[in-house]
Formats: sequence, C-alpha cells, structure tokens
Amino acid sequence: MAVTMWWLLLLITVVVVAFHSASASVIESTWEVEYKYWWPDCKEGIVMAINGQFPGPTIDAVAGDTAIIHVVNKLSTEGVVIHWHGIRQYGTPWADGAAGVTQCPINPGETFTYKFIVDKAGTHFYHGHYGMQRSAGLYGMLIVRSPKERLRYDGEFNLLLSDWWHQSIHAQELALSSRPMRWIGEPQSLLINGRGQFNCSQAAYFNKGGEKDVCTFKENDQCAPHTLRVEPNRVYRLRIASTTALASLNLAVEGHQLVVVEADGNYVAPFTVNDIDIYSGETYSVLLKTNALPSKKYWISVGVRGREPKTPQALTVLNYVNATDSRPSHPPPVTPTWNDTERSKSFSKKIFAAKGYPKPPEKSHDQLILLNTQNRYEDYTKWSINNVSLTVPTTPYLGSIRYGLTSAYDLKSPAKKFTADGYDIMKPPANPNTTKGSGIYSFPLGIVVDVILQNANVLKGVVSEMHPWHIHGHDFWVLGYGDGKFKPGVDEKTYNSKNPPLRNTVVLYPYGWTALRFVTDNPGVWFFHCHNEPHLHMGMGVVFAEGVNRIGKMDIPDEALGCGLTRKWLMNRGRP
Ligand SMILES: [Cu+2]
Repeated sequence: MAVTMWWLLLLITVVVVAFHSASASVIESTWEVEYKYWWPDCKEGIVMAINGQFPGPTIDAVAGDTAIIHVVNKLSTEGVVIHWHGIRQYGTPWADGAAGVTQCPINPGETFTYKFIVDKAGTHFYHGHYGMQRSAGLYGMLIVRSPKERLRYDGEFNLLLSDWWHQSIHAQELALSSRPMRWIGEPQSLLINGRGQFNCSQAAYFNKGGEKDVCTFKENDQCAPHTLRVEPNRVYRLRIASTTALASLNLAVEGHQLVVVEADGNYVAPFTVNDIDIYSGETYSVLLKTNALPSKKYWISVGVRGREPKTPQALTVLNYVNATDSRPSHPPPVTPTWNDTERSKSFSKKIFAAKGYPKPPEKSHDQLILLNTQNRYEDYTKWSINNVSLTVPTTPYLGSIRYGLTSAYDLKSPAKKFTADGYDIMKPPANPNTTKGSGIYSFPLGIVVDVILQNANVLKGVVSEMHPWHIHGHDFWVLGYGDGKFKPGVDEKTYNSKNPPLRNTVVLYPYGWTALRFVTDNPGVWFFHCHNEPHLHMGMGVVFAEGVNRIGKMDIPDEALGCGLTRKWLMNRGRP
C-alpha cells in the first residue's frame, strides 16, 4: 500500500518536472579545469581553477533549467570529476559526478559533458569528488532560484566557506595513506569566497599582535576580502555554503541577528540567532536586516568549532554605504568555545521544516544502524562503517550494475547493523582491526529507509569526532539526535515525526547518534559519506543502489564509463 503511494508521488514529481521544463531555459558553459598559482591567503599556493578562476564560476539558474557543463580536463596527469551538491539527478544518475560511483574520472585532455535538470531551488554548490580535489579548491556556488520565491528580500550575497592547507593535496593524500598514517593537521587558513589571510590579522589591532601583525594586503590582491556593501534598513539574504575539508564552522555578523530560513535547499521554520554553526556539505540562507548604526562598520567572522582551533578566524566586513571608517573600530566577534558541543546541539535542534513540507512516512521498511569507527587495517589508519572501510572500485558501480559486471565489486553487502552487541562506544575499540571492501546496500524502489548513524570513541584517548554525513540523489528527514548508544525499539519513540527538516547533510555528534529517513525514489547508485575530506579518503562512506532492475535498462552515456571493466565491455559490445 505504502509502496504504491510512493510510486504515485514519484509519478507526480516526474509530471511536474516535465511540465515545468516547457518554460525552462538551458544554461550551457565550457569549463577548463587546471592547476594555477594563486594567493588564497596572501601566500602563494596552487589551486584547482576553473576557466582561470578560483573559486570556480557561480552557476545562477532557475529551478527546472537544464544545465549543460562541458568539463575539459586540462590537468596534465590526473583525472577529474565534478559533483553537483544538492542536485538530485532524477533520471540522470551518471551526471552526479562521484568518481568510481557514477562515472569514471575524466582523463587528462578529455571533455565530459554533464547534462542535468536543476530540479530544486535553493543554495547549492559544486565540487570535485575524486581523491581530495575538493580540498585543492575545486568548488563554486550553484544558486537555483525559485520561480515562486516565498522569501522577501532586497539583495543577496553568497558566502562560500572553505579551509586551506599549504601542503598540496597529493602530499596530504600520501600522508593519510601511509603507515603509520601522518596526520595532515589543522588548516592554515579559513577562506570566505576563496579569500583568507595567513600569519596576519585584519583585527590584529585589537589583539595581542597589535599594529605589527595587521595584514597589509592591497585592494586588488587575491587574498583581499570582499566587503559586503549594504544600504540601511533593507533585508539581505546571505547564502552560505561550507565546502571545508575538515573544519566545522561558526559564522557571526557583528551587531546583527540572523534569521535562518533555508537549509540545504529546503525552507525551514524561521528562527533568529546571533550566529550559525555550519558543517561541511551544508548550506544555509539567513536573512539579515540592516538596522544597525549605519555610520559604523561590522565584522563578519568565521571560526572553527568541534576541533581545537589552531586556525585563526576568517574575517570580512559588512559596510553600510555611508560608513566612513577604514576598518571596524572594535574587535571582531569571538567564536563560541570550540568544544561546547551542547551549544552546537541546541542550534541543530532549532531547525524544523517550514510549513507546507511533506511529513516523513510514518513507518520505515528497512533500517540500517551504521557504527562509525576509527580502526587499523594492516597498520594503516582507516575509518569504518560497521567494520568495513570503503574502497571505491575502479569500475563505477553504476556501470557495473548496468552491464551486470559482477566481478567489479564485492557482491556481499556490508552488515545492516553492527554485529557485536556489546560494543562500547565510549571506549577505544577493543579489537581495532577492520576490513576493507566495496560492497553496497541495495534497495528496491519506493521503500522507506531509516539510517541511524552511531558515533564512537576513536582509536586512542577519550575522543569522539564530529562527522557531517551527506547523501547524494536525495534529501532525508532528520528524525532526531541522541546521546550515547542508540537503543533500538526505544529511541525511535523520540523521533520528530511532525516537522523534521529535509536536508542532504546532517552532523553526527561525538558519542551520539543521528537518525534520518529517506524514500528510495531515485533509480541509481548513490554515495552516502562523511563530508570530511580526509575521513572519506580513509574509507568513511557507504553506497546505496536503488532499483537495480531499472539501472539495468538505463541509457548511460558511454563516455561516463570509459574505464575499468565497463571500458572493456563497451569495446567488445556487439561482438561474440
Ligand atoms: Cu568524518
């Protein structure tokens, strides 16, 4: 019965999309990806630039538009892909841009065309999804406007937040995959729209550094922050996205309150705060009223939460048109204490769906309880889910399933629950050894799946890290958060079934659990993983296949599958 209902909903969605596209337009561009010298934090480094720009160009579309992006790989020795974070790719799973999952990396010198419908209005972004290329700066904003915008505002700004290391991603990848693992450490700088300041502060004037540590960048420098210029007594929409590799962030605009109205492309019931927490993979829109004293300037500050911050705040300035000061005449806001987890939880728990959003289905058909652990595998450090550290295969799952190439990955699925019932999440693992694998979870279409993410202590010491989990191809309802070990049959009763927010990224707090629910309404193969770049690199993810028999009939462009066993299959196609 429930299954039929979801099919009906899916059908309606398809009809609506088809209807809308009659009036929609096409956004087409060619993007050349290459390494380039750049000064993101006033110190020379190497970034992955798109058409010579860092961050990459902003896509500005209207829901229902078709995006056609020809990605030209101008890197001399490595592949590349681009993932459209927040776009569900209904009917085009091969355009999702996850290397090894939905496509082969684009070879040096070659071009791959992403063609997909930007189905959903909201604040999104795009980024590299091969190796640690996101951390090398391969990212940009993806704004999708609603033809029926319900928010009222006078202007808007995009704030794309990231963290930056001076060590190249190649050195970082090697360090993390060495035995013993060499930790990459905390980022050197935080960037706002690709701009930060290393070893100096715009606010040194007000802290211990004094005048001598004040940044001396010039207005046109690549690291010079962009000031947000506003008029008094207006409402501005700040579209904020975090594509950090590691850092959990907190953003505040001094002297102004923020009304949170959107999260991950979904409207939320508006609530007012002095600052917001934002985890990697998340986006928010906040409304800011310019009702402060217009003759003053105000700091916008971004600082680290959740890990002991060794990285200074990123700063820029909110400037009213008639302000005259050269810089704010007071110190910037202080980022809340990094380890005040209760404060972070209370922010997460303020987020509810706006009126008019569908409630989650009442019951689920399947449940996964995914234990997140840090482990060892032959003295390598790994992150594992239910004791399997994910190794993404050479042949993309989407292609191996399409053509029935069963030797391309482990056919055995990982466990749906962690088998050792007595696992003590408060202590380092009693048996630190883990396994590696490429097995996936397979679901029929039109069912409701619950996932409970369970956190635990890391290998050593009394530490449990935060993990922002991101799903491809879907939004999920965030049903709830809890402390300690999830109690099946008991903790389900605490779920919010009334107005849980729909999101594509959710944080798993230290020593706690997070529960979410989604509907398998999108035939394809979808990554679900920790958005923390080093963690994903060390195996922290799982893969969902939905509607395997539908995948078997899909018309996947051959260009997406020119590697591994699918390449071989395509070369021999039609031959005996
Ligand atoms: Cu993680």
